[in-house]
Amino acid sequence: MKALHERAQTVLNNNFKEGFSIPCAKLYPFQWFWDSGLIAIGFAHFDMQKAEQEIETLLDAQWENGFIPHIIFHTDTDTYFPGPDFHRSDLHPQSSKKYKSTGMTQPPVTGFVLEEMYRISKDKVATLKYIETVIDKVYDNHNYFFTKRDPQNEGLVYIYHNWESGTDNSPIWDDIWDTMDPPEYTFERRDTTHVDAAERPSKREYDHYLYIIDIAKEHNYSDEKIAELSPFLVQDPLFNAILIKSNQSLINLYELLGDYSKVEQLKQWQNKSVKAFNDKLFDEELGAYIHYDLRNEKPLRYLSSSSFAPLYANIPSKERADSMVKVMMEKFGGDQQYLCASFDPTSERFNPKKYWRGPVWINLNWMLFKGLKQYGFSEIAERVKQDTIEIIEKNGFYEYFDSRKEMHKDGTAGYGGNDFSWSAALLVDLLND
Ligand code: 2M8
Repeated sequence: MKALHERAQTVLNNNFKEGFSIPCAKLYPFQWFWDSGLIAIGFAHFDMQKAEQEIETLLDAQWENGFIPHIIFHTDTDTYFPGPDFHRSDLHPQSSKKYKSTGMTQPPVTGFVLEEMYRISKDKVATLKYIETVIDKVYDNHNYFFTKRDPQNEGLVYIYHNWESGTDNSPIWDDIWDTMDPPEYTFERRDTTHVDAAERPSKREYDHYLYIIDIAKEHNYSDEKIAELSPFLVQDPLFNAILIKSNQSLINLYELLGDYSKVEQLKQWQNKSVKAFNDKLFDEELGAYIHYDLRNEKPLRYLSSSSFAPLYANIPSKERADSMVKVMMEKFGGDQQYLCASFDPTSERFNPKKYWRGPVWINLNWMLFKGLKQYGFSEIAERVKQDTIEIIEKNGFYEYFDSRKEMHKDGTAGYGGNDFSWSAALLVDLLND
């Protein structure tokens, strides 16, 4: 059998289309924001040109206000729902005239991806030159977030849709669905023709997803109106941690470039955000970070892999990090579990087979590995790494994996799409670590 890293490279090369990658064939036929960034990290190890192109294509779809959409519809295909005709990005006056896209975004990984590309690069001078050509666009994206997505000027940005979180049907959103009563939509699901319906969100959940978009569309995707009216308005610890991590990367890269014109502003955002994050999103009783429902002004007190992601962005103090790791190992790290389930395995809402309701995801594992290592938890970091390699070796490059070890006996514990790009890309990075 071919070595794992060679197989990973094949997955990535096959999913690379004209200047961008699809997350996987059939299920996800377009370019997705955070997928693209994470994919570029994988390519950086063996094909820097593709890594650079991936980011350029993503940034080419940026709107005039700095916003970067979550899906860029490069091709006309009706194998995905909802497509461009439902999303109607053209309603926003500053949207891209070149590409059709969604009117929502995703975790802003681009800043830290550029820094990772620089770390990986064997030709630092050339990579830094490349970074110089794109970094201002990433800055504009951060400017968009800090000025348009923080209505109470707290230093924390909101997301207005579960699809913005990336953790699409996390049980945490159930609390928000309880506050809504959307109409029953008539539409044809496409995802369930490619993947077992038991592993995907329900029809009723999709009604909620579509309804939030309809409200945003009624107001031409105005940020102000969304902040005022969207039934989903959440401060998400994963999303904000990623923004903070990327923001620090921008500071580091501008300093490397010797361009200090934006550093002061970036540092101001950074200090304010880290403080607000620690003041507002840490739950002393749970011992980790949680989500906050800004629409209904209440904390959403659940543990998920997002609760530990702030380690990656260097947000917690050493003392808090100790408490987080203790909680993680007690609740998520039992002998019978692979690290790290996406939702609390001790909760009654946990489902180890269903999308973001419990399975292990490689992107979150990658962030946890880096974060744990940074704080000196070398053994646990190593376990996350070995668990990640093992589940891919046993099952293939799936989109997500059962967290229960007993399910991995016959290589059928990988779920969702197969030959999934970020699983391959981040494995390449882990194998090189
Ligand atoms: C999943 O989300 C899309 C919608 O954006 C879907 O379910 O159709 C999520 O896992 C998301 O985080 C990911 O970026 C996307 C593509 O891999 O798939």
